[in-house]
Amino acid sequence: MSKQSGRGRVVGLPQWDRCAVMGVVNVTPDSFSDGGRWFDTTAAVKHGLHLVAEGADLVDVGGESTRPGATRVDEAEELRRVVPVVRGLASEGVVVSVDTMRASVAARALAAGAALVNDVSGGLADPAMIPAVADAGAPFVVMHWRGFLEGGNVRGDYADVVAEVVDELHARVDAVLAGGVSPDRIVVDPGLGFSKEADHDLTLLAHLDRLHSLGHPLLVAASRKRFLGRVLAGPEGAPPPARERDAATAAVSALAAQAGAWAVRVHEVRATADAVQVARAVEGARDERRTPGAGVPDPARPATDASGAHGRPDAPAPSHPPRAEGAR
Ligand code: PMM
Repeated sequence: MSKQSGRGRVVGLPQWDRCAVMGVVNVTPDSFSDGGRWFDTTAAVKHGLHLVAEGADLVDVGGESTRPGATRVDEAEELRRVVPVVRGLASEGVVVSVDTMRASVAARALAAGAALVNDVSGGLADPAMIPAVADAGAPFVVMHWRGFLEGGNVRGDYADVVAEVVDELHARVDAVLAGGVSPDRIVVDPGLGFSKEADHDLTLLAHLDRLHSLGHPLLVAASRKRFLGRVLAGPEGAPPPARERDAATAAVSALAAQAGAWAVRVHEVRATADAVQVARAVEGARDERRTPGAGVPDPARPATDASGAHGRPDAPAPSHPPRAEGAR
């Protein structure tokens, strides 16, 4: 992983030798899957540290719910929620990303020690965002976004969801590059569930290779989303509540890791940490067949496959803690 050279100084996109696990801390009263649980600073920092202990490589801190129909929080409130949590986690050595659509929040979070900016609007919601990220030299997650969802899950019409998401992300990446963000600091994200129905999300997951064609590391954020509820319920059934979708989330994490994602963003870390570890081991076994004698993959060793954002040979060992024998 790349390191921050001092508080608030960002140096490059963090990299691991396998798909990274991004744990989520929503400092909100109303996020759809965990709203209200970590609303106070101390509880939020504690939860972030717990996610790291469970195997998160980085922690995404957000202060505004993006669920359909959510009303926006004002800037002062978002700052109040996010900045102390970012500072608390960064001061403990955690790699923190800030989930915000506001340039001011991004800038204050970066100054408080955040290592990257995750903007679900891909720089569209706040015209000051791209210049702020470029000025800070920060890595930037550019998500596919078609606008605020005040009236529900709007603007979800697609003739070819994969082609349209790729084209629209391509345009956002061009805008971000034109705004001065360095190409090696851009991460792309298909924005599962944002102006998309369950079938759209599944089709995008089936074609992650097409998103790789954008030439940037890929973040997949499927955790607890509606499409998983739909899959688990079947055509007629009632979807299980968000917190009962973690096993399904881990399944998507394994698939995304196998497809070469840079990171997966999840609320419950442990199962996903295991899932990406298994995907990495299977990938290593594939390498072993290609290169006999290379041995069973040691997950602590850098990967041999340097294609895409997966398995970078120059990356350090993963940060997952060893699990106690017989822990479950
Ligand atoms: N989804 C949510 C929040 N932040 N960030 C990125 N990059 N991609 C996403 O799909 C995404 C995100 C909504 O989920 P939550 O509010 O339950 O965390």
